[in-house]
Amino acid sequence: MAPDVHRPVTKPCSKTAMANMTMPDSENQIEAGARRFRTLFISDVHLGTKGCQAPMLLDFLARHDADTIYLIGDIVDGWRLKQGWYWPQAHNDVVQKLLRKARKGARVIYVPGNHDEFLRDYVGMHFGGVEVMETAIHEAADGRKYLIMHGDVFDTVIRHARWLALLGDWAYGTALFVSTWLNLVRRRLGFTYWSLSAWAKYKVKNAVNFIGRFEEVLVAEARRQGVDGVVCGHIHSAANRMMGGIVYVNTGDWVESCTAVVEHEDGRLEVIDWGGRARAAGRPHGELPGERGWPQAA
Ligand SMILES: [Mn+2]
Repeated sequence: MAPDVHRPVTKPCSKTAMANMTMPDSENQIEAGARRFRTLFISDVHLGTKGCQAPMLLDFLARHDADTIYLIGDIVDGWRLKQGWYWPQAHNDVVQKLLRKARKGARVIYVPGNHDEFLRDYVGMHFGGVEVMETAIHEAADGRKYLIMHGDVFDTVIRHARWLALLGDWAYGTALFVSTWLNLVRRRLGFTYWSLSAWAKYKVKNAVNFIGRFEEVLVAEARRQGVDGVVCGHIHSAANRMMGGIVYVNTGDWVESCTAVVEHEDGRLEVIDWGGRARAAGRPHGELPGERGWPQAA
């Protein structure tokens, strides 16, 4: 068996105390039959929006367990919540389920995205056993190293890709540096985030290219950091493929596609199309029959 290098040496002491609490609920039975993976990667849940397919994600989380869980940004939609509170029970249940997995020993790492960038103020901190990190490096069981990041920091670079390509590496690095700090300042001043996807939709011709550009930029960043691959989110388009010798993995989303990525015990990464499976199984809304407290299909 491969060495479990990604396991934390120390755990927050609060976790030990919480682990002793008994959790008498029906979820235990469901999770007893859950498939166990080395790692689970999830992004773009957008809790707090009407588009979030929380019941589908609850179904997925009940059936999938892992030693390490990466939440790769846009888990909670802070921008949407600012405009008006939308927080149904199922959204609460998703948070509870993730915290519960942390209590039961899973290492949960939260890498914020643009919609939950308020969490970037808490990088390096722990909440209920959840670690907040700006980016992370994940070492898979096969020794491959993956850069874990949401991907939104490259929005400005992608927007100006044509000019930056002409100006070279120096301009690229500068654009990245400036956009990171600009967004930090904008956030401090309470301005909204400049949205790549909104911009891409506005400029329809560019929308076709923007996924391709995003993938290229993320792969370039992984290469620059000397790792074997990247696991990201942001563009709501799941992927797992080799691009120029770098593994490009995107977790997709829980708004439209309902996809996640798992790492098997041998280090193999796989996209799980839970939305597609649920539809095929005749459970288009992901409900488990007989579970209380879950919203009915609307
Ligand atoms: Mn995003």
